[in-house]
Amino acid sequence: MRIDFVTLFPDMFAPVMDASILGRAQEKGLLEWGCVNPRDFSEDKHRKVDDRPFGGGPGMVMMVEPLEKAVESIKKKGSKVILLSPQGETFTDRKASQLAKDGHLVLVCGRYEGVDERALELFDEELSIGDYVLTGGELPAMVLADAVVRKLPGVLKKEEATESESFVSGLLDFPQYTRPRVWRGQEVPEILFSGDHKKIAAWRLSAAKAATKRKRPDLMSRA
Ligand code: 4HQ
Repeated sequence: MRIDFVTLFPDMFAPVMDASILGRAQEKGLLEWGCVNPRDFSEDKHRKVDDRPFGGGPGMVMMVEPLEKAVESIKKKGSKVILLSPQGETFTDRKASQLAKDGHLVLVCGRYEGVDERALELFDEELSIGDYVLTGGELPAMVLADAVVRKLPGVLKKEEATESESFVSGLLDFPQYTRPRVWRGQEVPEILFSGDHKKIAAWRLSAAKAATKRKRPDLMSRA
């Protein structure tokens, strides 16, 4: 998969995209990524990419022309162009699995008060990572990239990929324990030392259900 970020802040990406599992995905040839800066496509001598909102009010709006040129410079047939914005449909793990089937994602990161409404026709989808307001779309774009890339076949090692994982099953993760066996008087559930893998699996499923009911009752109705 290739992921291109359209961003006024390209320096934000390498520390996240080149680290850890995403870095390893590139070494394995499973991921390529790059950035395109709309400022490089501004016609203006001051490389302006934003302007004051018609109708007045505070803040600035991203101009449609530099954005359009930046997107067109990297778009190929089969590319999926996505705007990150609080107005979008909520991004979910299911959506991540769907996007992992695409060969090329173009993730457009807004700044300021957002993009000129007429730019919306440039995008195949508008996605939000949640109901809170950030200073720009860069972190949401990297959140989406991380969730999508870990779905690509071969990216996770066997021990990193669990089928029982939260949201795939529709339940939260079951509780996990490691050493020490006793911490501040709290013992690890005895069954986990039983060696009976059938019993352990059954215990984990019921513990996952109990945790989901208690912490995320909203998920329970769907599971
Ligand atoms: N922003 N999910 C405002 C977000 C956001 C979110 C991105 C801040 C766009 C203009 N994006 N800019 N939440 O808060 O995706």
